[in-house]
Amino acid sequence: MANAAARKRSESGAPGPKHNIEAVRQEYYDRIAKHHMTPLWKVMKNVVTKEPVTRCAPVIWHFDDIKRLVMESGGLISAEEAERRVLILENPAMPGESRATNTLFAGVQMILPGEVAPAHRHVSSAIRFVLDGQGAYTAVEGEKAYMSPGDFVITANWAPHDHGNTSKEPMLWLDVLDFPQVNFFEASFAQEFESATQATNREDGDSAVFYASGVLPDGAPAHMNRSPVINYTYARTRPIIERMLKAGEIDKRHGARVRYANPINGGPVLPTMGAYLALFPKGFKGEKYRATDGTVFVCAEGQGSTTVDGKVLEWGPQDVFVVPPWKPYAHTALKESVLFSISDRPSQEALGIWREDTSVH
Ligand code: 1HN
Repeated sequence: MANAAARKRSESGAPGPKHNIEAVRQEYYDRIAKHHMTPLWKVMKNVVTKEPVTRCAPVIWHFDDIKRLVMESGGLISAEEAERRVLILENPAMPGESRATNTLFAGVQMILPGEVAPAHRHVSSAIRFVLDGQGAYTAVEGEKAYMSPGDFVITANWAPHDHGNTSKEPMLWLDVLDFPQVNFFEASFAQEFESATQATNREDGDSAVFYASGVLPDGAPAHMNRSPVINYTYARTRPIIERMLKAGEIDKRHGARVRYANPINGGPVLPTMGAYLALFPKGFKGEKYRATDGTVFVCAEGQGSTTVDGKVLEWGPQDVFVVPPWKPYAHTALKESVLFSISDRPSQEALGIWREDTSVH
């Protein structure tokens, strides 16, 4: 369009001879740049792409590497000194950006017996998915949750949280935070507390019993943009997907899958991140699928592979992998398998921009 118009203008003699137009334009671009202006017509197709463009690469981290390297960090720095002893799972296509996808941070945290990770709070929300170890706790908003493998714990925006390990073994969990989203809006705040551990005023499990049992405390708020439940235990969620499988409720792409829900309104657990747990029968061969959310998957049990944009990611227990936005992917399961996943879908849905494609070939 710009070219046709330029031809017309130069044919009519304005603004100058044809051979001169590029030089005239460049002089104009240089001049408007001094006024902090720049022509849209040079960048329009880059800023409004026909289809999603992602810098994020499909990638997998195997748990044997994660565990060995994270354990090694235990000899280098204490949880207290580090504040959080976390190894970032950094997308190799975005080095130095501390993120697994464009919108999600992922890292593996270790807390050794006797250690405390001191209390703080921040605007960024966090989820934790326990990978290894038993009996360390996270204290969130006055409730101390002792955790086991497969447990899914949320720390909402501005919720005070500290971690401790009163067990005899190291505990490792996956942390996923939305801070790339918060920082996109340049809206981050954080605060440390005087005391390393917070006072508790509820029993372990209170939030799940009060809010996730088909009843709600009388007078519970009718609106809440994050779940009041702190720990969605594997012990409670695993039997549900087992039952779905037995009932034949198996999606052709996602297997027998539940979405972790906010019991107040059925919405996502956090406004910025949504989570799922999916069971695949042995021999499952999923159909291809794509959606605009970028996803971090963790294998909770089993063995299989996910083909993402032609790349085969072979996973086993506690392996973590990334599926970028809009790249076609399909799961296969060699054994009965469970995948936990977390994505930025709730943010996109809230903004009305989330799309999926169930007929991709
Ligand atoms: C954080 O506060 C935790 O509280 C874990 O356990 C990981 C990654 C980046 C920024 C803050 C935690 C984090 C984090």
